[in-house]
Amino acid sequence: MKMTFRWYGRDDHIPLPYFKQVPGATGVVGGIFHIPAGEDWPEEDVKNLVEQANAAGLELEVIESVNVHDDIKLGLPSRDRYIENYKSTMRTLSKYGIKVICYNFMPIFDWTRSDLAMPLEDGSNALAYERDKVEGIDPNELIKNILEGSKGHAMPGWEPERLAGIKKLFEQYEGMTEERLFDNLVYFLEQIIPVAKECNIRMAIHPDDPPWSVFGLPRIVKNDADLERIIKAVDEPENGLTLCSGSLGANLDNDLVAIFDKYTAMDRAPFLHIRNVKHNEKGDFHEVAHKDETGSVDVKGIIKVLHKNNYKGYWRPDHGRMIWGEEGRPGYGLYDRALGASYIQGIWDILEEER
Ligand SMILES: [Mn+2]
Repeated sequence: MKMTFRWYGRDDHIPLPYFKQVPGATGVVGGIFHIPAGEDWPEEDVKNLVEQANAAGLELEVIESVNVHDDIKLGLPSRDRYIENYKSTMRTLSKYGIKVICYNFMPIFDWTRSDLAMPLEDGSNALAYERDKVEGIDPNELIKNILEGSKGHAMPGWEPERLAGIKKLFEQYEGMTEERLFDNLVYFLEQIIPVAKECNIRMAIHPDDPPWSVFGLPRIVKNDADLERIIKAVDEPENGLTLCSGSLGANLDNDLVAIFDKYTAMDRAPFLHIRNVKHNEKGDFHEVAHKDETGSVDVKGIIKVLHKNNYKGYWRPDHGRMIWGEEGRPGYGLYDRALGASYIQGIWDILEEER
């Protein structure tokens, strides 16, 4: 499997060449964050992005994310224009060697946490989700908390410009059901998967984070049944999944090892996010180090099935803690992600030797 790191381009506090210094890292996962969702990505920006990575000796073959405009999720007549832009962006990306596009189909909020820097016992801090601090409050309050907690770092999915229209967005989603949202996803997939095929790109939908309804908004990428329904809806290899052990792992009912086994054996998961989360008895969770026993995720079990299935796709260590005094974008410090990367590769190396 190919190990990558998420890189935030010119907004990243980590100098690009540092990723190359993590043993085993072959590439970065990039994105363009200054173009609003729904707009066509300018070729010049894509070219610059890929060239910068390549100049640092890193591949850039995965994009995370090309965000889907809310009008597509809402199924409004204006969606066709945004889908045409999406197709055009796919063609541009393919021209510069992109092989996988990660995206999500969550209404309004891209991901949700109650705390971006919860102190842990060891003196580090990590992202956390407490139900009472999210599910009972005014969404505007949550937006304020997230933006304040981001310490000035751009937070993809939480763009202030877009969230300024939050009241209108909530009105538009009034009455939206899971069934209708799913139909809108299928409409989108039926349009873009043929383009993906022609571009040699695999689309990889990311699970909802957290994988349950928040603020009454529908969620359709929560569990094995949802994942299966999505890949069957347009049953082509280009219609793939990003399996994220943290997002899916936020619900203890999800059997992560079985899910990773099933979809990598089918070759329908071109991209993986691996991290660990720890649950408490109230159903809250926070993020922890990647090492297996620090959290609730069976990290070793996941790596074993990936090895068994001879996984050849891309993966990246997902959110880590902030350790050793590092300051930066919550979840995306270098140090703990590098520890996680080494830990996981260590497991892989032993499995390889035993084969
Ligand atoms: Mn993820």
